[in-house]
Amino acid sequence: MEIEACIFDLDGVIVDTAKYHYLAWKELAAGLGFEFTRADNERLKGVSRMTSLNILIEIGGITLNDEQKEKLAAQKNAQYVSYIRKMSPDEILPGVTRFLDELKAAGIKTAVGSASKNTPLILERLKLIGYFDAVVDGNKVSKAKPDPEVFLKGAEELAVHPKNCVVFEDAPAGVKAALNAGMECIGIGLPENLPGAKKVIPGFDNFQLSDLKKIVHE
Ligand code: B16
Ligand code: MG
Repeated sequence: MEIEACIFDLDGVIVDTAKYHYLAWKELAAGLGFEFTRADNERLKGVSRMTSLNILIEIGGITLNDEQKEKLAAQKNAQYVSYIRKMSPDEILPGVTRFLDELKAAGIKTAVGSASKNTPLILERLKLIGYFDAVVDGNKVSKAKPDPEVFLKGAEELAVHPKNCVVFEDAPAGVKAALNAGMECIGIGLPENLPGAKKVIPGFDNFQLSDLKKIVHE
């Protein structure tokens, strides 16, 4: 396999927005009268906003109609946006910018493949707009991870065959989406949480293109 492109998930790979998602969901749950824990929050990583809300109300033992759900999802998003509006480039996770620069210098294309509809705002706050050859996010796809649509669209926009793409993902649904797209997947986080990934690394600190090539070709 020749590495021609790397596709990065956003939340949990480029930046730790999970803490802001958690705060906003926790506040919503408190308003509904139940507690939402950090462990519960793990179930929301990489899944869409509405699926997240469905998981949350299942935890709270609440039933809502579609209109009520739309209202609560909008309420949570407004709160989440109020947090991410304050983000700055120093929140980019360690080693990410250096690794992106290394890929660029080696002629490897880069893309973002995220479920988040807030991707444009986050990239703007991180001053990463224009850093990627393609950005595919929750505004552009209709099928959520583990469906491969987000990554296949990324490969298409980059004009690279899926088998020559490597995906970096922090969520089980995202790892499955990458595999469903026929791509190699490197997990970010803990190996026990990301079965199916070719290798799981803690992050990009000290991670070089030569390390990636070794993993992919071993
Ligand atoms: P939004 P990723 C995902 O982003 C998050 O991991 C997930 O927790 C969130 O529910 C989803 O985006 C939708 O986000 O509400 O901003 O549209 O990991 O795919 O970059
Ligand atoms: Mg993620």
